[in-house]
Amino acid sequence: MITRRSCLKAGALGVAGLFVPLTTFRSLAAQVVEVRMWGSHDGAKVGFDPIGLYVEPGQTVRWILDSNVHTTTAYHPKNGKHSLRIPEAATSWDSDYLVNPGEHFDVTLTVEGVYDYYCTPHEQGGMVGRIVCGHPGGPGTLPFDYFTKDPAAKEWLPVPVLAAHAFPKVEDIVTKKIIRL
Ligand SMILES: [Cu+2]
Repeated sequence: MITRRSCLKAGALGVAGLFVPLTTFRSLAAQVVEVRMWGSHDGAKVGFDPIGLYVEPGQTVRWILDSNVHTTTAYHPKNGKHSLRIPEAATSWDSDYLVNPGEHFDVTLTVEGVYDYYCTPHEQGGMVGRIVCGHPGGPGTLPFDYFTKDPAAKEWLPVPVLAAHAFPKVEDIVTKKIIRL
């Protein structure tokens, strides 16, 4: 004999069984990973923390202002003729200046590859970051001067020396998933 209670239970389990995998997928994809935009009081030290980050395609990176004034800006010709160091198929971004502590800027990465970005006022001082989304690839894996013999890229700016030295290695990001400043 099937009681009403066991019927309801079976129904509830059935529904749960249908929706659990979808919910799991959604919560993974919706996971937000935070990067702090940091600066010492005298402004002598600044940086993104973590400076190196691994994410899965579909994850969102949230840059949050801790102190000082910063931007998160993709290495892309659309951003002041900076050289392209994000995947060709990816969308460029520029947060513009974040000035109030707690302000944030979100980017959802869907195209696999390496994403290099900088802070507009502090790029020359080496304030840059690197994200690997899924399988590493694209111009972010190439040497910093890869474009110099390409006539179509003759107006692109070189990555400043301090910035070029600050990027964590792609292999280290893939291995460690997170590289703190
Ligand atoms: Cu900055």
